[in-house]
Amino acid sequence: MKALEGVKILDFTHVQSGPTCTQLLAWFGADVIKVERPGVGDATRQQLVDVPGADSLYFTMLNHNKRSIELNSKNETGKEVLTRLIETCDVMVENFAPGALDRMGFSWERIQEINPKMILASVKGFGPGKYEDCKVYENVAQCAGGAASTTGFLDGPPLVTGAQIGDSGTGLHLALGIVTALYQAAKTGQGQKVLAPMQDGVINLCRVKLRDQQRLAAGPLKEYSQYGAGIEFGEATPRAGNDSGGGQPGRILKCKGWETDPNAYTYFITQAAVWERVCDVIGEPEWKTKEGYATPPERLDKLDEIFGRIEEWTMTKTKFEVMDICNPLDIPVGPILSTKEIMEDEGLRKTGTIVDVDHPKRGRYVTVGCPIKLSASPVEVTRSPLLGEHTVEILRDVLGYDGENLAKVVESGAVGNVDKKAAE
Ligand code: CAO
Repeated sequence: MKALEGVKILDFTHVQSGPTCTQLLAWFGADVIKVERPGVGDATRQQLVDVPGADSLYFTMLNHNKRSIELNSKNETGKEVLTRLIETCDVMVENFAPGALDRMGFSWERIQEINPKMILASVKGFGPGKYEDCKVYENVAQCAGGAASTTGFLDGPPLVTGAQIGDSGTGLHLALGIVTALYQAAKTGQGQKVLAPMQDGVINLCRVKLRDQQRLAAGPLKEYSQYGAGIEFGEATPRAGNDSGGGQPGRILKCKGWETDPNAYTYFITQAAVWERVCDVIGEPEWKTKEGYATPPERLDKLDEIFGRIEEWTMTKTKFEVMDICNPLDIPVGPILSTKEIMEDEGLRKTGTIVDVDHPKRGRYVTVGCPIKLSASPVEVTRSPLLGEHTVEILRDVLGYDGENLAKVVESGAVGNVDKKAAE
């Protein structure tokens, strides 16, 4: 059995934030019915195309384990079909621009009229307030959520991160909201609205930076390299380069081969509990007891010198050798892995985090599987649907259209060019 078996999701999402959420729910066993504009579909199907004529990796990697129905929700028959879908499903997920559902004629009030148990889950760029009508993409959310102003180096501009914390991060937040609402609905029989604004999701992930904002009132942030460098702090949490965000100082350090390999680096944490082992490994045993080096507070203004010395050592080893030496000593380190290395990692393949998937139009491709492992709800990653691949199946098997009724819907043009034979 799958954890969410029996849950029907009307997936009205597109691009990245919404689809990551419904993909997770599909992996947990929900029946996810993706509603797409006839002939067009989710815009990402045709974005960043690498195999002409096939759905892009952008689309396939965000829409596994779903079914696709083509449906024009602005056409009268299309509205009827959408109404049937709302009646039938437990959850409706959408991430349209603000107001789009209302303009379609499916306001929250109308949705509740159709199905009082419905959970309506939405991603928007911003929550209620002065920016609520804005359209928002990933990097806008990173900037408005405090990630960009706290990422990068002190002497450089704000930076966005490659991790899609605005889109995929918000998808995760929304998925948690949905299963929580399902849990509540199981007790009360009532649906509700679930809103995950992208700005709020990023702020949540930047929680420690807002912690530091308040700590500034008590003086400089001593664990930041800036403190050791004698640079004054301003009014807001500064960019901290590769400093660790917690109480244990850490840095990215060069390893053997860094001159030619852009990823020959390791993250190295001088955790207080293993300081003595760090000193031994790098060949500075006297630092274990030397005044100014022996305790964590004393070391805070010497982090440049200390990490400089550690780096002299890491530069003599590959990033994997650093890992092999430090791990048995419980010194927390981590190699900077390239995307290529991650995709070739045997361990990640064994756990199903990296998987191969076959696709009828693009052949075999590699994707990221479900990152959350439930011991009693195994995940099998299946390919993303072709546009409208399940239109007739959903009309017939999920919504009960058949015979003349089915033919009428097909002929109305509301569901695109379906194979009329299949609908007979
Ligand atoms: N049938 C008929 N019309 C459909 C349809 C269907 N099946 N599916 C979508 N449409 C219509 C919508 O109703 C909308 O029409 P109106 O403009 O008349 O209301 C139109 O298609 C375009 O939808 P949109 O405004 O959501 O799409 P966009 O490409 O212009 O904007 C985005 C994209 C992502 C900026 C916007 O959807 C948004 O801000 N979403 C919320 C935040 C979010 O999720 N952002 C992350 C996206 S991932 O980076």
